[in-house]
Amino acid sequence: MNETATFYTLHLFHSKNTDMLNKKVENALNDQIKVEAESSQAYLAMACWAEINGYPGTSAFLYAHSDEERMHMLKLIRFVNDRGGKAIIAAISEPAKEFKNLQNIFALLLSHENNVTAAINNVVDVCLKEKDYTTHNFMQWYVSEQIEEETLAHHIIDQLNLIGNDKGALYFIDRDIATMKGGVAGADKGAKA
Ligand code: OFO
Repeated sequence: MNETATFYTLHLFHSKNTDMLNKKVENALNDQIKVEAESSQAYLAMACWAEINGYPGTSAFLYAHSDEERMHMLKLIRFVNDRGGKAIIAAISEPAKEFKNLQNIFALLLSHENNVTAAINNVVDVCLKEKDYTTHNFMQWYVSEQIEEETLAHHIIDQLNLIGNDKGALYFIDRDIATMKGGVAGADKGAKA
């Protein structure tokens, strides 16, 4: 084999992890890919509602949050494919389109994130049962991310509860929400994930 052929053979060998992903772990990761896609769509729908109902800050936050969730999905897709599995792009359910107010949006967002945390814990559980410590390690990033996202949602809900129906205060909170994690800084973080 000449030098170039040897290089390409070695490159191909190293470009993919040839250990096949455990099937149960692969299925759990594929379920999580769908969950992240659904999160992205759910927040996109909320962003649209906020945009046309006079909440530009919340809308910016939710558009960025939707982008972040897409990055979470892509990160899983690449991991599954790189580890010798096959990422599945599944059909997802249609998200809610109508919301009562900002309180309603963030209550739904928190409840959604609680469900995502349960789904991530399930993937971690499968990894431990199947003794797949590599995927277990990879999933720790998602575990930490959920702690951050739930804390932020609680924080926003607390602020909204404090102001109740005070329209002036709502204006300022909407402006603040734009600068919170899911806003510009969050979009940057998601893009680098
Ligand atoms: Fe994917 O981080 Fe929340 O849902």
